[in-house]
Order: sequence, then structure tokens, then C-alpha cells
Amino acid sequence: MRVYSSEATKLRRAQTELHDGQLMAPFECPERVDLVLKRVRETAIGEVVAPQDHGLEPVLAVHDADYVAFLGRCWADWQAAGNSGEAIPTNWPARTLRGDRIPGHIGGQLGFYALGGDTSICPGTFEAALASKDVALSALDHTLETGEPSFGLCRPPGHHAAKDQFGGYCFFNNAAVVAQKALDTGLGCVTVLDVDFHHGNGTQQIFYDRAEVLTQSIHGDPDQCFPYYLGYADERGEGEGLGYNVNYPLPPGTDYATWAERLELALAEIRDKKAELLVVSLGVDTFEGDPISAFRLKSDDFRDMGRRLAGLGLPTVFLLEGGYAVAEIGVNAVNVLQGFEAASGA
Ligand code: OKP
Ligand code: ZN
Repeated sequence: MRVYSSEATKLRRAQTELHDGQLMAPFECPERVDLVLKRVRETAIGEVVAPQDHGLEPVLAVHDADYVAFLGRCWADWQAAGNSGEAIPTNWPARTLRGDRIPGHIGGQLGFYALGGDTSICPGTFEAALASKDVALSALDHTLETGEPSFGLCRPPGHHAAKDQFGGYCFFNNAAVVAQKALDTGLGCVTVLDVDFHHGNGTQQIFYDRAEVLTQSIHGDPDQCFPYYLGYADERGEGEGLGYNVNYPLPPGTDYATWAERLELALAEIRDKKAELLVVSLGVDTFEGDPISAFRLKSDDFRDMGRRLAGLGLPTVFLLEGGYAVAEIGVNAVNVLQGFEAASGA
């Protein structure tokens, strides 16, 4: 298996996260990259390669141009407005206000382009997000060229990022960028399977009315878990995309036996729709020790997850999403990759 990683993904080092009423040190920190990389090296799961610069075009294929431009200038504008702290949105075009105006003030723009207040923008954020999508796209290139599986050590993560909104620690939707790029190189049907604890709302939104990308997510029930306002079982896609989005919400406390039943349903759906490429949004925050999540997967369960994924026999790109039990994040992520390799005889 080929592994892609970039030092530039660590350029974002936010100081603040507004979490459950407290301003604290962010869970999504650059140390996550080093911990996964350390385990990748210990296990020699694959050669670690730096990504190629893929430019903005593949990002603009799934995100709005005004949103991308906003991310590029946000920190400078926030500073120019006289703010000393990090850029944290505090006001939104909520249901009783107008959603069709983009205010001139950076504070108003921040709320317009944010889907939550959990993700502070700081110096290096745009640069790290660019590096993260390059890691993802380079992993895709390798898998399309060789048929071998790849692992993109993406950071910041991507699955919460919508066409024109950041949040949930995500800026560019790496999995969506990769899926769209795969279609643009000639594939007919791609699937994104999101195994992160949190619903992949951004990926769902981006492909909701399209049949070329089957999007599925197994996650904490949004009735109880972030992102709260999307990820319910009755969201099945619309128009041509009807039937091409499947959500598997599960209650807090769910263990691997129950989780794996949903995984089997998702795998059957992928076979049924005849997907040609599997993109795994690989969050390992389903781990029992994760500080912000509530499933009960054990480290060995991640190996079994990899084994089941390999059963599809598809070209596969793994992209890191969440996982915040920093001591175990490397073991759990690499366990998925090892289980996959062992089962595919690669
Ligand atoms: C990012 B990823 C709930 C606050 C939710 C944001 C969680 C972002 C998760 N009290 N905070 O999917 O791992
Ligand atoms: Zn998550």
C-alpha cells in the first residue's frame, strides 16, 4: 500500500476550539499526523511519499469559487478588522434571518460560510487544507495508475465541508474532491463510504442529486450527535441521485457487532450499484476511547473492518478523517489498513 503525507498539513495549529461551552485546545491538532505516521513506519504498511501539487481546479469542481476565495483571505481580513484572537463565527443566517445576503463585514462572512462554531480559523489554515487535498489527490492518482490501495494521511479532515461551508474541523472535502476527480478521469460510478463516527454531511450534500457517486455514512444518530441537522435515515438522495445516498444512524454506545451489520448493508449496496472505485472516509473516532465520540469499537475491530472492506475487491483510496484518542489513532487507522492488506493478499 502507498501512503501519502505532507508536513504542510501541519501548518494549521489552532489555539482555540469552542467545545461544550469552553474555549479549549483543539482536538484536531497537528500531532495527529505524526502519531499516524509513526505507526505507518513501525508497521512498514507502505512507502511514505510526498504529494504532488494538484492546484485548485479539482477543489473548484466540488466547492463554490466564492467559498474557496473566502478561505484564502479569511485570516488576513479577520486581522485587518482589528481582531487579535482566532476567527470564530458567532452569528449565522439562522432560520429567522436572510440567507441570501453575503455581508461585507468579515464577521458576517464568517457566519455565512460556517456550519458551526467549533472550527477556528488561524494562520496556516488555508495552506494546510490545500496540502490535505493534495495528499488525497495524490493517493487517488496512485490507485488509478497501479490498482494498488492508497492511504492519504489527510489533515485537516474533509467530510463535514459542504459546497460552500466549513465546520466540524473541515475546509475542503477531500473525499468529494477525489470522487469527482475520479469521475473526471473517466470512471462511471464511484462510492464514498464514511466510517467516521460523525455523519459525512458535506459529502452527502455535494453529491445528493447525482447517481455517479454512491454516498453512505455509518454514524452516531444526529438526534444525539454532531452535526445534528443532517444524517437521518430518511435522507436517500434526490432527483437522479434518489437511492444513491444511504445513512445508517446508530445510537451512542453502539458496539462493533451492531456497527458491522450496518457495514455489511453498505457493502451490499456498493456491490449492487456496481461502483468501480471505493473511497473510504476513514475516521477512527468510533474507538471506545475517543474523547468526543460515543461508539465502542476496540482496536482489533478496526482490523476486521479492513478485512470486510477488502472483500469488495475494488481499487481503494483510504482518506483520514477524524480520530482524537491521540495515543491510539495510529494503531486504529493502521489496523484498518493491515486488515485490508491481509485479506486482499496485497
Ligand atoms: C469532526 B470529524 C458536540 C460538538 C461537536 C465537532 C465535532 C467535529 C468532528 N458537543 N464538535 O467528523 O471527526
Ligand atoms: Zn468524526
